[in-house]
Amino acid sequence: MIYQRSSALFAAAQKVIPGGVNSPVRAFKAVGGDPIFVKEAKGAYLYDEDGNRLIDYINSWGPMILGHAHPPVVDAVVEKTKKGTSFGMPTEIETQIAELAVSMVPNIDKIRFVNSGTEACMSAVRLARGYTGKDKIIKFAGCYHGHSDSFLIQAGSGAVTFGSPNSPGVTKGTAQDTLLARYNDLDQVEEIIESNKNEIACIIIEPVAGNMGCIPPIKGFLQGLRALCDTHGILLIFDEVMTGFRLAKGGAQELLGVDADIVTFGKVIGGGLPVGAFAAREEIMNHLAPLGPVYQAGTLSGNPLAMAAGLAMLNELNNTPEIFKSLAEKTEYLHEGIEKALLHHNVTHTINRVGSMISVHFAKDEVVDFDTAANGNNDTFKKFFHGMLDHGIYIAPSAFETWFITDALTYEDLDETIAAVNTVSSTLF
Ligand code: KE4
Repeated sequence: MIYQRSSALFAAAQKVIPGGVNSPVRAFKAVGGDPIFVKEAKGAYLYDEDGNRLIDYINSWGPMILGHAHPPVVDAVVEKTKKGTSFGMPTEIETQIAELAVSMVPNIDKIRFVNSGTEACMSAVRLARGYTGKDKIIKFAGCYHGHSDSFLIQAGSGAVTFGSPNSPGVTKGTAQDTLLARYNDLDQVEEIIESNKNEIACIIIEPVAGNMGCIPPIKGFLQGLRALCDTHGILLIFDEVMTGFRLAKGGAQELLGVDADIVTFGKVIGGGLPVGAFAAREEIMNHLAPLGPVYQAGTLSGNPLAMAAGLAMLNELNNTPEIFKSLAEKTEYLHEGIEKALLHHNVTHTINRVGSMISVHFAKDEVVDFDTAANGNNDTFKKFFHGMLDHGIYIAPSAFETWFITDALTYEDLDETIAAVNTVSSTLF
């Protein structure tokens, strides 16, 4: 594949945009080489600036669950644009998408729209702190909830669970209120709660982790968190920015049968436009300004174009729930095909999959948390990534990401992908 124009565009971008990108993961730092610049996209395909067609397994990191430039979404945005793009005033469409989201997702009575998943998670934590009157939060190593200060925390030295900043600019004062646990380690969460009695406002978790590859919760883990939260007066926040409206109409709460107190959304809910949201039962949400004391705001929150895209997307998912079955079946087919190809070439690997989220790890042990995800052989991953790209398949440019399946993929696309895995696997060692 030729990428001359992408490389030239990347050189120009780097002169005026830090790292040439507006979000770091796009820069291909984890896999090397210059990032691909997209010219346009349609359905399951990206068309890059060098005229290459790529089958897309990232789909804008999740939103394009029905495929790129999906006509009902495009039509809704075009029509809405003609009537003005932003008012900073309430509009009926915000109520329409709010009513629809509340009808689709369990355990929520009210929803507040914002402009990104980061904003949704940041606001959800502030709401939890305001509602409970407590300051500390528990998050899990390897889970990503956006770039708000409270979340940019790594494990402290050794086994110490007190957080320390993993980005300059995050203060020690902020870090001390973020406690870290290992994903799928319920005992450790219990220990942390015991040693921070009555100080923890919330536990925030990706109910199916997607930011260390795809990592499912082990049996009983989420149920255990639910029980601990009930016992200790802690709010359970499900960060469903990835899983919301992807794993089921009602997201991970519906698929896994565990109730959260606050749920955050992003990606799919905006149909590809900038939308985040957080939602909960009324008695929690009514703590938000202007009703309650917890302040949260945004000039473009509930933007009519973004609402139009999101409403068109959610309407289609709500009206055709068989899409979720189709997505899961396509992902299972892909899983089986990749597995067969990698085994055929004796490539050490493990594959994690939940619904239409899947990740390939070049590790011999099961990947159940950040440490086991980090055991993957990144050199092999880099070769795999570039090999697949050379065969016109665009997967996540990092081993710590998930592939997102779109229903626009045909079984011919999946077969083409599996064939590419088979060819590339023979070159990995
Ligand atoms: P945004 O602020 O990027 O819209 O959402 C933050 C976020 C929150 N919660 C979860 C579970 C997420 O996965 C994300 C964002 N996901 C990354 C992909 N791993 C976005 C890609 C990027 O950073 O460019």
